[in-house]
Amino acid sequence: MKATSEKRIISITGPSEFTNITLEEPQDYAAGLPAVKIALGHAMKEMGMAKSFQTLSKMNQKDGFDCPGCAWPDPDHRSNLGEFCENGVKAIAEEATNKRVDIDFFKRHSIAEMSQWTDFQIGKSGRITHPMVAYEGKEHYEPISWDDAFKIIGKELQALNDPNEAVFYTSGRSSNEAAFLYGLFARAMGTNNMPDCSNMCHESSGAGLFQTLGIGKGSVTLNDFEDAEVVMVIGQNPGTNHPRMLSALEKCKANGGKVVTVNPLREAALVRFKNPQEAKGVVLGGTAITDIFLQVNINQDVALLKLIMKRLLKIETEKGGVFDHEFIKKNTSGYDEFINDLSNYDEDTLLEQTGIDPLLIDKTVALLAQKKRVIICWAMGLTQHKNGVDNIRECVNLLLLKGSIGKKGSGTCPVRGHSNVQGDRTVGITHHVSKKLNDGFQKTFNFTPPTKEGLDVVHSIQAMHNGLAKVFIGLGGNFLSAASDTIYTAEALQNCNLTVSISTKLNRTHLVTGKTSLILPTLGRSEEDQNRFVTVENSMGRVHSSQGRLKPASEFLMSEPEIVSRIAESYFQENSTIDWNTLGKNYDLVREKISQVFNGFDNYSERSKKSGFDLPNHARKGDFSQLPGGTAKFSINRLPDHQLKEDEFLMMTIRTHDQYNTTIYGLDDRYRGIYNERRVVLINKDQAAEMNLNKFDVVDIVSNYVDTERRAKNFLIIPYDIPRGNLASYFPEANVVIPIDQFADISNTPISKSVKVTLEKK
Ligand SMILES: Nc1nc2c(c(=O)[nH]1)N[C@H]1C(S)=C(S)[C@@H](COP(=O)(O)OP(=O)(O)OC[C@H]3O[C@@H](n4cnc5c(=O)[nH]c(N)nc54)[C@H](O)[C@@H]3O)O[C@H]1N2
Ligand SMILES: Nc1nc2c(c(=O)[nH]1)N[C@H]1C(S)=C(S)[C@@H](COP(=O)(O)OP(=O)(O)OC[C@H]3O[C@@H](n4cnc5c(=O)[nH]c(N)nc54)[C@H](O)[C@@H]3O)O[C@H]1N2
Ligand code: SF4
Ligand SMILES: [Mo]
Repeated sequence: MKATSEKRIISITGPSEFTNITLEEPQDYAAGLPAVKIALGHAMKEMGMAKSFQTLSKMNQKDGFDCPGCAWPDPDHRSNLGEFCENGVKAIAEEATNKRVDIDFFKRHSIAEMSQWTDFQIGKSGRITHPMVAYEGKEHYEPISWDDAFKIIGKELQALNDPNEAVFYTSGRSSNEAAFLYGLFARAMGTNNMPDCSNMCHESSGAGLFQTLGIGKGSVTLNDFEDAEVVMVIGQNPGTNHPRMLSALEKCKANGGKVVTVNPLREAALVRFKNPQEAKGVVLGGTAITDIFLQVNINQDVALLKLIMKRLLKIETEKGGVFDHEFIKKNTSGYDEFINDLSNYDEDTLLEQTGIDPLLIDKTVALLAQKKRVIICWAMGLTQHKNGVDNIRECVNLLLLKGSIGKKGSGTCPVRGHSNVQGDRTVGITHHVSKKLNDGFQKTFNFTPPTKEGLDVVHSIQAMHNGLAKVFIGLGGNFLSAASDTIYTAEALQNCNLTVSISTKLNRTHLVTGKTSLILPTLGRSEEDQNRFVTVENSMGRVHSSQGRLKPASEFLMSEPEIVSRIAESYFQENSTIDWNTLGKNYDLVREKISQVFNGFDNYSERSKKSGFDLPNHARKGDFSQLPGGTAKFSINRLPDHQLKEDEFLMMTIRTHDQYNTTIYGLDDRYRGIYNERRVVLINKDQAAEMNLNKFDVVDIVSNYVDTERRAKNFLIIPYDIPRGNLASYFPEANVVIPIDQFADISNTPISKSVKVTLEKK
């Protein structure tokens, strides 16, 4: 797909050639020795021996830096063998690589040329060393001084007719300090246009949990896994995306707990885990993780949960002892309406919709009927659907019936993605307006924050496309490739007067530019920042310090908080109530200000050291007094209705084992047995045969919403163990077919896990 911008003819999606696929049987275990070997291979290749050792010995240690991978928490006791997983090592190897994208690199490669590379090639180029600018019509990025870069940004922001013509995107790797300053600047400038990666990720979780439990975060701690009797893992692939969660599940099982997994795919790690930190994981067979595997049809989780709850109700009515009536009476409202509503659904129809073997449903119901302490974990398999918020509320319904909130070994566990996505939200990255928050900013900084609701990801893209937003700034991330509807999003960015990326590594967003485009290179987590430390919050609400120790990739890098404060200085000149210069330099002062605006951060700098501190979480304590009526809420959620035509499938776009979102570590999806190729589409074996589709046949994936055809060209068919009518392909290659205006109700999260598509054989 081509687009012209003055002289440049660029490719928006990169090449669609194949890379020499091979297949093996899907693996039936995760981790083990191969994981250690592969992890070390990545580390050595990117960093060399000495640096690998230096880096890995500090990762996730109390005096070290937080893993830039996922948001899974660290245990209180840290292992001497290393507190990281294969994919954590890949994440750090990618950041601490010895390769460099320097001035000479940009001289050698034009923007158009780089746009022809795959995401894998772009990412592997290395760390960006200098601030760079691409002026309108120029074919190459060229170096620019920091001062001049900030002047351009200040001038473009001042030239806007309205502060709401600026968009401030955040990806979840930024520290609390950087994110707080960024949100402060957007508000001080006068806009709440703060889209962030959460909008594409766990926004549905936040919305569903907030409505029902009064807090948009999970309620469990890591220790709860040791006490849980049942852990349900729904719509999540922890072996790849949160590998150390397997240790928590292993502990749960060692204490007699049972694991039920709900997924259209039999993901390897959910079958068996060989813990590389333990002898039995290395030489013996490891731990069988899943007790009951429910191979659900895509987006039929509400049907499944309703079916389970109907069956539980039957046992409750006949024998009693299944629901926690004392909890329900004391802490909840909406129980009667919810129970009445269940009678509207027919068990056989629900069962058929789920596509699951009835005997396995019997087993699940029998298990849940007996047990009192249940944790439900989930990730993108629940949130990225039109009914993403309903999915979450239905999980809450089950937990409320069991009284499984606010007590040991039970609760909600939305497993967050980016390592500090939760912290960024906590310290003010949100497009929503809250009076309490605005009052906090006003009191602390003496200005009046805007009261107009801001734009989230999809609405920012639409605004840029329509010419209503003209400056895009990204604090981390790869906006173009992460968002849906790649071509539309590219047009939106190209419409801007200025696009700015604060980045560690080169990515496709840098190549699809506004009239002027800036790349501002920043420090990674692992790098020494003038002896300062930053703080992050993990998926379970613990805030702790992170301090990099490696020599920065280049002497011209600037830290994120300093970049943000310099942008603010350049915009405001002398006209601000805020001392940006001092704040950008002094992170202790930033933390003091955070503690003045937000609850729970008292004595912040001191308490964040070592293991850190937990933020207040009333759901964890079983205290619902702050909710309307003082109760947690049962909710009534409808079944999704996709109205699929005969030849249409529901397709999920998922991650391979060798990528971090849009950063491609390698071309293998080892656990699924797919090697050296990303342009694949997984389809049910029998259905493929009936359609006369054979292994490696080439197809286009086509979506057709509201009469607009979108096409992802050239994907290889892989017959696979996946339910009929379902397909799986990889993100971001398949994002071109996800329409910008198809997103979840309430949360506006793109429908990345249930896109209606057809396949066209070439
Ligand atoms: N190594 C690595 N780690 C990561 C990331 C990464 O890219 N690489 N990304 C990080 C980020 S930002 C995030 S948000 C998380 C993502 O973590 P996950 O949510 O685990 O990632 P996905 O690959 O999107 O996988 C979703 C899972 O849901 C299943 N699924 C899809 N649709 C449905 C459905 O309708 N119902 C059910 N029950 N299951 C469904 C898929 O088969 C798949 O197993 O991981 C984080 N950690
Ligand atoms: N179809 C489909 N689309 C999806 C998803 C899906 O499952 N399917 N998942 C969605 C989800 S869950 C998410 S979270 C988004 C991810 O969206 P993003 O967060 O926007 O994407 P990433 O690929 O994580 O961003 C990678 C880039 O971040 C920069 N970076 C890395 N570390 C740092 C750092 O420390 N500081 C700074 N300033 N920059 C850094 C690097 O330049 C790198 O190229 O994608 C979403 N898009
Ligand atoms: S589980 Fe997540 S945070 Fe922990 S080491 Fe692995 S990637 Fe890093
Ligand atoms: Mo995410």
